[in-house]
Amino acid sequence: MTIKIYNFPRGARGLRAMWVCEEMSLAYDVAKVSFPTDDAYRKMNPMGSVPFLEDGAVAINESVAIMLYLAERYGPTPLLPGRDDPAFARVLQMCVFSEATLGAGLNTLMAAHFVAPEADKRNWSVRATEGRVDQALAYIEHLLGDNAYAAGAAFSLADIAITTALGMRQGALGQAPSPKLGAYRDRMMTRPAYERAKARAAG
Ligand SMILES: N[C@@H](CCC(=O)N[C@@H](CS)C(=O)NCC(=O)O)C(=O)O
Repeated sequence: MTIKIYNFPRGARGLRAMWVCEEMSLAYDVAKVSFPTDDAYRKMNPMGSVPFLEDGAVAINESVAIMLYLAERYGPTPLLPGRDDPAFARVLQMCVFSEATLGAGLNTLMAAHFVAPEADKRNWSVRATEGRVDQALAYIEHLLGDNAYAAGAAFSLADIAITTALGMRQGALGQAPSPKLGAYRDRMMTRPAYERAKARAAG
């Protein structure tokens, strides 16, 4: 049984899953997905979203669920603190926040940037979403405070989730993070497991 991660070449959300595998020393295969996704892919994953994970009888989308699944299924791992550790709740929160608030907002902004008709590119919803994303980034910066990591005293799934969301914003929208979040992201990206995952994700 091999973990198989379907991803666009350089896809930031698939990188989340690969980075977790690298940190946990899990063997995995990468299957390249084209954009737009084809019928065979949508037969497997009717949502058509990327990434997608297969692992034996398991077949799921949602990058954060994939991260949590890998940590729970193949842990224990320091990436996901134990239930008695107060950092546990913060890690879960930051993982969900990275997609439900940040990533979902970024998807709307990417759609506006790349595919919306000219008249809609700066409409009310786009401006409101920009405000929400800015607020989310300020919140992360606030939680980070003077700490090295996004949740608790150690590197965790939260850092993988947040770092890749910051990368998505910069990569797709060309928006650099604030100096503080930029320095945080740069630090996370010096991890050897990140380097290895990045190389695999580049395909
Ligand atoms: N919340 C989902 C978002 C997935 C998502 O929107 N992925 C993008 C690529 S990064 C995508 O699949 N876009 C094409 C599509 O939805 O058809 C996750 O975290 O996996």
